[in-house]
Amino acid sequence: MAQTSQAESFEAWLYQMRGKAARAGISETTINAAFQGIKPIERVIELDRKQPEGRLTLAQYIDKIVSHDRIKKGRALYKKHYNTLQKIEAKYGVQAEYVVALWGIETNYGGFTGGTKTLSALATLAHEGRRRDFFTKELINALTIIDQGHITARDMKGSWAGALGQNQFMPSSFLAYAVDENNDGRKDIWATLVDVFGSSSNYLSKSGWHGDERWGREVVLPNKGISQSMIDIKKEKPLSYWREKGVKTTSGQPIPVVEGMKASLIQPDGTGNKAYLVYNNYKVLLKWNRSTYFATSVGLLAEAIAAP
Ligand SMILES: [Ca+2]
Repeated sequence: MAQTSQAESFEAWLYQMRGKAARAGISETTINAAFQGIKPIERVIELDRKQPEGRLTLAQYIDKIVSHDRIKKGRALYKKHYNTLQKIEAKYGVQAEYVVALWGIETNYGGFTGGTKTLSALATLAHEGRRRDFFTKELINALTIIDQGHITARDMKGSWAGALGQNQFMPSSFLAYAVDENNDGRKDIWATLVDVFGSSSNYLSKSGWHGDERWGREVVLPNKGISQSMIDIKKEKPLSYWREKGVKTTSGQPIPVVEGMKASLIQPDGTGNKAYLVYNNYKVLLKWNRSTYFATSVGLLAEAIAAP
């Protein structure tokens, strides 16, 4: 019985959504094509409700995400697409290795983009997930993408949580940052690699990336002189300040100073664990995904990919 009433309420809710979509300016053709196939997905609700598993330490996370295989594959793809990547780097001012690293971490370089039907996933989450308003907006955004002709409702697939294509943009990020790099009239982050590279580069560029800086570096802290309160991503100081405080590179040298560059000191797993000085670009990576584990891994993978 509960099953039936839940199904009915989804249908009733979907009917209201059709009205909302029409009021948001989505064409009737798109609405008819899109709503026909929308079904609630039980598995999406299960995943949305799942408790996070025992948290990995940063070291375990890096071992898993910045794996030998992922570095090797990334280096090969970086070489293979080198000319294209260089052109895109020059256009957007974002070093190509970061774009490749994001691609590698998000979907294993396009190898795993998720096969969930996006509209059904978003509708499920908008109907009974934990963040209904957010997913209702993303459902309208997804319909807008279809309405603009970038992909059909049937082909719009991605993660269970609604992230799209090879760089896993949420629909709102797609609308804000996706580009049609090959000028064929479609922003295709599913199957056109230059569009994937261009879109990620545009995201980072528009989010404040500094093309002449890296993400940060691992550092060694002095035994004394740095209070716990200074280890805080929100506290930015010039590199010269950290050097004077006795912060060293991992090979024991005083950190190099670039005039005008600021850095924050972080220690994601707390006292006694690895410490990093992170720059502006690290904060841009945190806009993409607010996990310090994620941002650190992107930085490390990017450097491994571009290493000579
Ligand atoms: Ca295109």
